[in-house]
Amino acid sequence: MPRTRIVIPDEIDHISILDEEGNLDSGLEPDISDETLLRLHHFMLLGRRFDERLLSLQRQGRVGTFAPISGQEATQLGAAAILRPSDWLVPAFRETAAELWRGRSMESVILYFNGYAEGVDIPEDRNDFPISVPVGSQILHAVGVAWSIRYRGKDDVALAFFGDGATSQGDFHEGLNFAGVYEIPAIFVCQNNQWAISVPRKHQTRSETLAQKAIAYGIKGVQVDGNDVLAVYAAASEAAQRARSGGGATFIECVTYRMSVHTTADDPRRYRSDEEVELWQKRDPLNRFQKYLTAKGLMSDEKIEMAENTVKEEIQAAVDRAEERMKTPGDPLYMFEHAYAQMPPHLIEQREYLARELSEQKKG
Ligand SMILES: Cc1ncc(C[n+]2csc(CCOP(=O)(O)OP(=O)(O)O)c2C)c(N)n1
Ligand SMILES: [Mg+2]
Repeated sequence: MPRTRIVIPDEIDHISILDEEGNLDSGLEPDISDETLLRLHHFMLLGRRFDERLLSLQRQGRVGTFAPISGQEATQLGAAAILRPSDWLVPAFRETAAELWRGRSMESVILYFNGYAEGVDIPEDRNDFPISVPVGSQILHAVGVAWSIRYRGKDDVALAFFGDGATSQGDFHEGLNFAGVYEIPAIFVCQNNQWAISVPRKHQTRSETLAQKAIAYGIKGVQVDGNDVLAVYAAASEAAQRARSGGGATFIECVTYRMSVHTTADDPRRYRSDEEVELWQKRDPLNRFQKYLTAKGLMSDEKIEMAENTVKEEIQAAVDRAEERMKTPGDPLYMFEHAYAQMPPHLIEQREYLARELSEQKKG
């Protein structure tokens, strides 16, 4: 028998709509209302400034360790913006901007990073998961949620965020495989920020793109300029449409950059060059979007200044509220709440044990 060839897809789309100068490819411009564009801008700016404020608070010992998001605002908001309230967001640990978009308060973020269990409270009507630090775990969580959506015959989607490093975890491969086989309404958004702590992207895989990994699992894969909020929005909208109409899952690789430290416990100068950081600063997603909005007549220098003042005030008010709350300690027993609809026996036992310990401590 002669050798034959099996034809498999060997191309991956790359989407870029706004270039580094904010110039638009008008043929690809997604249909987004002015109101949503301005809301996107508000949250990109808020995400950036809140991040900077948290870093400053951490350096003063007023916030514990956290993972900054600067540089990744377009990826997070372009994707989160396509979600409906009934959809599910499954964040990793670097998605503060997306969480704020969904309605999480800055106060809750500050409380969480100060060890207050109430900082992970999610109201009943918001379908979001709390932060999950184990790398790649979010993929499996979203797959489970998406499977349940399909099982119940709903047209919601589950969207997971994770990093380039997570694509080396078994969880990623198991999750995408399941998503392919069962055609579930999941959207996998990989924030390829070029680094997994000190491990560069080239040490994660020999593949030219991360997006192409979707091909092996029989799902749609696409690579986008992750610093271009319009491109991310367009790719995520397409993915949501596919998922809602029964077309299955999508893997979106967003090419972006972590402009800040990995976490506040990290010093990136030890493993990456200033030149690299400067190169990516030129691709800043916020500047680029502001140029686009200005060209569109929706922003101006004065409006940007007003927006800066508004977010500054919002952030200050949230810091004040959180610090007022933290004048009294959190209740350790609170950590048992909200994890399960019905608390399992082993947790009931642990809760009782801790309650006894605490009351004995009080007695002195
Ligand atoms: C399973 C697991 N292994 C190791 C860690 C420690 N750790 C935290 S973040 C991180 C790197 C993650 O890189 P990436 O997936 O690219 O996400 P990024 O931090 O760049 O957003 C590692 C190894 C962890 N949290 N979970
Ligand atoms: Mg990374």
